[in-house]
Amino acid sequence: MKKQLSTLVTALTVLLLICGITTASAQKVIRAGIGLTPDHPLHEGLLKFKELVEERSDGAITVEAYHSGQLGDDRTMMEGLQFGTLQVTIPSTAPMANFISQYSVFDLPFLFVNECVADKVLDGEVGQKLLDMLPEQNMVGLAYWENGFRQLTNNRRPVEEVADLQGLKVRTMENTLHMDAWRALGANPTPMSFSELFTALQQGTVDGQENPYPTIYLQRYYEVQGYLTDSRHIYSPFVFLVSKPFWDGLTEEEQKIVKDAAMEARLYQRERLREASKEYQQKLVEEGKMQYTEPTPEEREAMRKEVQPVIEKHSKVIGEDLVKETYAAVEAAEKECE
Ligand code: KDG
Repeated sequence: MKKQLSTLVTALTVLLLICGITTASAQKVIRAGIGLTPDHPLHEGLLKFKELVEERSDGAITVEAYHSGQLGDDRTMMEGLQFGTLQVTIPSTAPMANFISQYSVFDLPFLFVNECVADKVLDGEVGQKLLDMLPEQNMVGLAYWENGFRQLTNNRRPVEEVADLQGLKVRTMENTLHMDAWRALGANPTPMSFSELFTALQQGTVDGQENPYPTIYLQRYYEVQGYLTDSRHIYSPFVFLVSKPFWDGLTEEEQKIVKDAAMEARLYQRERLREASKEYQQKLVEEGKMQYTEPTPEEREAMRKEVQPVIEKHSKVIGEDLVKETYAAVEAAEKECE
């Protein structure tokens, strides 16, 4: 009797072990890396994505969220997607242009006048056309999230007009269009990864940088920068990227869960980003953390004029047809957004 019992227990233990392994192997893990900090709306959006995916897959897919560049800078994380060692990252379009040059189209200075126009163009045919280019780079793009309108800060002087930019050492993202634009305005651009930026400002390696209000506030750039200009010179989209090797390994149902979650979290993330942008712009101005200047419409127009040759030069790199299509989409969106 005893012998039968121990055989039964052994058989049961083995059975549970096999089930355990089977379940584990069936369970899929999404390691997701971003550069921004846990208090930034990008991370809030990623946690919303995590909640939706784990709930709708009944835990068959789990999401591990890594922030603050813990898994490397944008280039490293995108390479991780290509090799399949990382499953999700959400960079700005600017560093993506190093993989697919057409992505610079969304970084053309002054392309979008407000979020309404940006949403319509990014979520429309032009945005989809860019996403369709990603599989050739072993990545899949699911949705556009929002980094926001970029503002200039510096430690040298108030910047109200082009003349104030002369000789200013400005950190830019690693993107030749950004660098050419600041050069055309008379500044000296220094490309640098996001994680090195605060130290570079603190040590005076660069005089200034440009980022949206939430980043400026949450990264505490006001501690090392004296001047803030509401330049709105470029609107930065984020792109929700998935590793293609990982994506191809998902069932159709799992792909739908992941894509729907990225799309739903997009709306939440954009809303949170816009709330944060207003809140932090107000805080930066009211708390007097930096001397705030707002260029007049004439001064903004003067900046546009200075960067026009850069737009023409990079339109050739991006592709004239795609640029024309994008500006046509912007024009149509501006009418709808009126
Ligand atoms: O991971 C953060 C980056 O995607 C980066 O785009 C943030 O705007 C940014 C910058 O200036 O580097």
